[in-house]
Order: sequence, then C-alpha cells, then structure tokens
Amino acid sequence: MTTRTKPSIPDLYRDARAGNRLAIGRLLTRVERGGADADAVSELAHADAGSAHIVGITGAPGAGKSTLVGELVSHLVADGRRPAVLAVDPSSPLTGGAILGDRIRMEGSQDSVSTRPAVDGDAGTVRHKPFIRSMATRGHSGGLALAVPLAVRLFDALGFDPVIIETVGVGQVEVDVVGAADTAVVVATPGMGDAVQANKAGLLEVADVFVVNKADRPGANDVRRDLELMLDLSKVTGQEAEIGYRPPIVMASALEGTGSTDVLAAVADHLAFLESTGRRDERRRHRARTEIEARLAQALHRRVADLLSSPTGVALLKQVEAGDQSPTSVTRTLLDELLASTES
Ligand SMILES: Nc1nc2c(ncn2[C@@H]2O[C@H](COP(=O)(O)OP(=O)(O)OP(=O)(O)O)[C@@H](O)[C@H]2O)c(=O)[nH]1
Ligand SMILES: [Mg+2]
Repeated sequence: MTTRTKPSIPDLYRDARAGNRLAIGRLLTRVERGGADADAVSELAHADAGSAHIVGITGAPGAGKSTLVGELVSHLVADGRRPAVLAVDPSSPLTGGAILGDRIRMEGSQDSVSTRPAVDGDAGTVRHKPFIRSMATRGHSGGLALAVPLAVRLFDALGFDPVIIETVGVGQVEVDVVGAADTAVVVATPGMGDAVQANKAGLLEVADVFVVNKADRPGANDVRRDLELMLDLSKVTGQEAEIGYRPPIVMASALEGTGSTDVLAAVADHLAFLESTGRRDERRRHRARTEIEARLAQALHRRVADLLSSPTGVALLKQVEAGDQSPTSVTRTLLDELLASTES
C-alpha cells in the first residue's frame, strides 16, 4: 500500500469486507492494541456479525492443536468453506504450515496460505482463502479476554465461517475463551494421565468434542477409555441426561492426516444439536456475558488503580500505614467513593 495517511477504521472495514487481506490484517492489529480504535472496529463488526460457527480448540501444550487446525482448514477449504483461524499465544508458530500450504495448493488454489497475512503483499480480493492470524497477547493485562472476542466478531462480520480459535488450555482465561465458543474441542494425547490433566484444568466441563490426537502413538486407546469413564461419571451427576448430548471422542493423527474429517463431522453434529435445541442462542448469550464481564472487570480494575493513586487513596493508605485505620475500613471508604463516582 502506498497510502501515506493512516486509513480510517471505516475505510479499512469497507476494504476488508470487500476481501482485502491487508485491510483485514490492519484491523486485527487495531483490535490487538485495544482502546478506541478497537471499540470502533467492534461497533462496525457488530452490525454484520452473528452467523459464523465459532469453534474453540484447546489442549495441553504440544498436543498437536496447530497441526490439527491445519488439517481441518485444508478440508474446509476443499469443501468450499472460508475458515479463519485465530491462534492465541502459540509457542510453535501456526505454520499449519508446510502441511496447510501444500494441501491447499494440491486442492487447486492459486497460492499457499500465509501465516502473516498483513505482510503477504496480497491486497486483492481472494475470497476463498482462509485467514490465519497469530495473536500475541502475553503481557497485555486482560488482553486476551478482550481482544479474542473482538477478533472473532471481526472475522464473523467479514464472512469467514467457521472461525476457529486455538488456545493452550492452561489458564482460566484460555479455558473461558474456548468455553464461550459455539463448539469447544478439547485435544488430548497419549501420555501420562492426559485425561486427568484435562479434568483438573476444567477442560472436561467445557468440551463438546474430544479429540485423542497422536493416535498413531501407543496409549491412545487408554486416553479414550479414561475420557469415557469421566464422561460416565458426569452422566451419573445428571449432566448428560439433562441435555441429551454426550461429547463424542474422536481418534485422530493430525500428523498422518487421519481422523480430521471425523473431527469436522463431530463439530458439525454439535452445531446441529445446538440449533435443534435452541442452545445456540444460549451460547451467544453466554459469550456476550463473558465478554461484557471481562470488559467491566478491566474497566473497574483501572478505576481502582486510579483511585488508589489519587490524593484520597494515597492519604488513606498512609493512615493504614500509621495504624490509624484498618484495611477493612479504608476499603469501605474507597468503595463508597468508587460507587459514588460511577453513579455520577
Ligand atoms: N506422532 C504425532 N505427532 C504429532 C501429531 N500431531 C502433531 N504432532 C507433533 O506434535 C508437535 C506439536 O504439534 P503442534 O501442532 O505444534 O502442537 P500444539 O498443540 O499446537 O502446540 P502449542 O501451540 O505449542 O501448544 C509437533 O512436533 C507435531 O509434529 C500426531 O498426530 N502424531
Ligand atoms: Mg499451536
């Protein structure tokens, strides 16, 4: 691009809607940075979003999530779909790489998929191409919880479907992000107590589809059995009977390219289940709630920090230090102050 002036958000959005990949990349950068620009993107996207199937994929580090996503994207593109992928904080870059590019070339597309769309120099309209973006949110406080829903909304509004989010299933925020998808896929692998680890991380509760990846390795059937047992236990507690859905367990080897069509079928079945039972709207509500909660929490956090460094806050902290007031009483005073300033 030779433009010298910074393009406006509405201009970028218009170009992105027309399929301009450079514009899409730029909008995503604004989304990552947060602030007023990100809010402006959100407002525009909100009007056009709401139809994409949002699929979260999570699991332990190195479970093969990116390799699997690469496989899924290849199949989706071959089926004429237009997927987008948001890989959050990947330690191994989603070069879904060699595999993805090769497969798509094989399927007859003109060129390979770039993992760096913003610099791939392709400013033209290539509607069938998937869009893959790695998002680094490490270090931004609350960045992930705020940026991911917005990036997903943007992809959705731009006509990508499905929108796939890959996160490492180790933190609460990561689990929340995937749990807020329409369909949450949890990837387990043969290894020491992987199913148990998933249980500890709270992944079992959010899973709509399980994938036992690296099924080419010994022990894959043990993982499957462990997962079945854990699902049986949740059945005892009534969860499964109540909703009439039991998360399927799909065996796959992303490396060897087996099982990925089964994963896609299970994901599609889950969407059909959501739609036939009215649960898709429930997911949307849950997603909106999760996002709003994260935004409110961040806004309040900022207010609290401001208040504590204000003259009032500093004076009160000194009183605690001097032993004139307790932390409890100071908290009460500050909370009154905070609520009063919020009401006005
Ligand atoms: N044997 C075997 N290896 C696999 C399979 N899938 C992925 N791998 C390998 O596992 C390693 C990690 O794969 P990734 O796809 O980067 O895993 P990931 O879960 O995305 O990793 P992070 O994003 O870093 O958490 C790579 O060396 C892959 O080649 C599989 O089905 N079988
Ligand atoms: Mg990865």
